[in-house]
Amino acid sequence: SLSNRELQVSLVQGSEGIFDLSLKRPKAKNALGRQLLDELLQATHDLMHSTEARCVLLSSKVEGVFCAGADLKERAKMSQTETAVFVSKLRAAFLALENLPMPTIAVVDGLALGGGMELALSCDLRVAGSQAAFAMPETCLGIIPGAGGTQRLPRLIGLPKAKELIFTGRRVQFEEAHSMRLVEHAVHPGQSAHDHALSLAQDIAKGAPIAQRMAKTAMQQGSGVSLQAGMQIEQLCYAQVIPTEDRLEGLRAFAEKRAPKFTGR
Ligand code: CO8
Repeated sequence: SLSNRELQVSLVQGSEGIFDLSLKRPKAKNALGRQLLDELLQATHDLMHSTEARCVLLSSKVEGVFCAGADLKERAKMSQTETAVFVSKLRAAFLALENLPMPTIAVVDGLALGGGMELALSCDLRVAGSQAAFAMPETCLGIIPGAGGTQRLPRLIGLPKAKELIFTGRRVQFEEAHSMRLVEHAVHPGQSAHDHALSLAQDIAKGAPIAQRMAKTAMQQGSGVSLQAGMQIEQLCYAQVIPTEDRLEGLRAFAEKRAPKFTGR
């Protein structure tokens, strides 16, 4: 039933296609167990094919925590084979999230640990509240970040800082997270990170959807290749926006000195 769900998926009321995926597993501090992971995979699969979704928020309904990482209790009971299946699902879910065609924003106002931090890193943007704290404690547990952490963290904050965080597993509180550019926005204490992220999502949702998707694709696919290869990817993505109705609408709106009304065609 709906009330047993660990991931609440909702279309934000009155918004232009803003979806909120909210982790709600209070008993385990939103740890990623099999059920939550399956629900996350399902939600990303549904969004992958959605033409309605303009922007996606990934948030938490549990006070003080974004996500405590992989479910260590479930994992303790798993055989090696089951662990391998679990870990490959975790990677698939985070990859699916990263590869969603529309912009995504993690709203972090609590602990984001291990896989929970990797989950936040799989979104395009991160908005942090004053309770946000990040850590990758994997090496303290005898493992390594295995769902993108060793790759996405250095790309985001630079190699030396990423090494420090991964070797020590220490917690980074929200001000420091902001200063090391682990999060793009940090709201003032007392302000709602969720409200802030929602207004950012609303700004994004006013844009031209195909253009945003193509810009995301160009940046994602271009970030790991040479400049020359990246320029070619950009050119291919640009070609996709030329025949769109929204491009013509952008030009008309400029000529008529009004705000454009994009339809996603
Ligand atoms: N897994 C399962 N249960 C958890 C987890 C978790 N990660 N985190 C918390 N819980 C449970 C607790 O066991 C507790 O359950 P119970 O009430 O039944 O005892 C309940 O949530 C509440 O937790 P606490 O009582 O501990 O609450 P506190 O507020 O005192 O502390 C913390 C909250 C700080 C989150 C603390 O619980 C903690 O440190 N948890 C572990 C966090 C952690 O180490 N996470 C990293 C896990 S490693 C990881 O994510 C690797 C991913 C890479 C995958 C790929 C590998 C190859």
